[in-house]
Amino acid sequence: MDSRLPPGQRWVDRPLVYDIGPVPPAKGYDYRLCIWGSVDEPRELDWEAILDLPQESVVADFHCVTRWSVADVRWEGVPARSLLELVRLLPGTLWVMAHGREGYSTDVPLAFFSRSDTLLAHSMNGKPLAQEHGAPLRLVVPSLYAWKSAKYLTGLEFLQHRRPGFWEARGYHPRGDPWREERFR
Ligand SMILES: Nc1nc2c(c(=O)[nH]1)N[C@H]1C(S)=C(S)[C@@H](COP(=O)(O)O)O[C@H]1N2
Ligand SMILES: [Mo]
Repeated sequence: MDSRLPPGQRWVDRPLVYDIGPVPPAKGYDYRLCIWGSVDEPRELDWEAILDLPQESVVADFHCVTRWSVADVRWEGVPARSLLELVRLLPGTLWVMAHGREGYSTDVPLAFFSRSDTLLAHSMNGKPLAQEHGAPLRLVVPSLYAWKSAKYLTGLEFLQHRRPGFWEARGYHPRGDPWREERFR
């Protein structure tokens, strides 16, 4: 188990909830995931379109930059790679900015976004995502610190040139690989 713990982390039982602002309300809007930027054609996926995409589950450890880690979180949803089969990226696309409904953003290197364990998740540990864990859909990038796993996901903006997201603009590392302890710039 300890070989699974990145440097400077300790195990806790469940993820602590972190939000930059109030948790957005669960109801009262039509869900849409917007995809734009360095793609051949911008798209909007409604909830049905999301559920029509291939679904997978991923069991992965979740590492927060504030030094807690949770082992074996089970996520279910759409693999990021299935989404990448749907949209055609323009040559030179290297980053994706994930947008949260309350104004959060985080930039993720395409090389990590396209890993087989990256998911657009709607379930956590066998239940629909709790609102404060990012319902109805969140990005989960287990290979990076948890701040890259944007909750309340409403947009994926593909980029050729990197732009810093919310925490990255406040000194967090552009990549955030927990195994290299890429906490801050
Ligand atoms: N939309 C949004 N996503 C977010 C955040 C946020 O404030 N807003 N916080 C990030 C941070 S810092 C962490 S550690 C994880 C925590 O996930 P949890 O709240 O589901 O435990 O969510 C990340 N995703
Ligand atoms: Mo975090």
